[in-house]
Amino acid sequence: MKKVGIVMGSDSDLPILRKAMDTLDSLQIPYECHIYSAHRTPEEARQFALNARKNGFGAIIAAAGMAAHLAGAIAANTTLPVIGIPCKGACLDGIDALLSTVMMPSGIPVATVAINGGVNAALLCAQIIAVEDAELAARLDAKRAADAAKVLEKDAALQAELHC
Ligand code: RP5
Repeated sequence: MKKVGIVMGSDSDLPILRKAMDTLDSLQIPYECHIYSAHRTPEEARQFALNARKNGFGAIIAAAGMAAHLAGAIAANTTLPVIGIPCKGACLDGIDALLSTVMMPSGIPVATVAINGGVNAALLCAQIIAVEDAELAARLDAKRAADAAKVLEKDAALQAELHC
């Protein structure tokens, strides 16, 4: 199976990426995780992206906050699908990172998830890899069904509380 690449601009982003890693673990998807910054270590970020396809990656998650150029910088150097996670920083509630990540110019796409959206970033990568992997697609279907069952259990508990 193809690996997922996870890149974050700083170790301060790690709590958001832990959710992505937990989700990938739960779906038995292999991944590598690195701290490479578009601004502080641009050459390492570039080399990771340039070599990602030949190194066995199928999709890349890139997470950064503030003036969040990491996902765009990664996408500029690979044609693998890049999922951007805008991370909430100290000042602007993540709107700065959201706009920096989502507003890519035509030709260099970044699929941007919600601010701090680690789980959905991992699920999108899983869905991309599952296009060619029927067993993973079945695990995704099972997860959807289990998640829906949890919501229905909560609804049943609420109805019992309101109508007892
Ligand atoms: C971004 O700047 C990082 O992705 C992080 O979200 C933000 C702050 O980084 P630190 O100052 O916490 O290292 O590049």
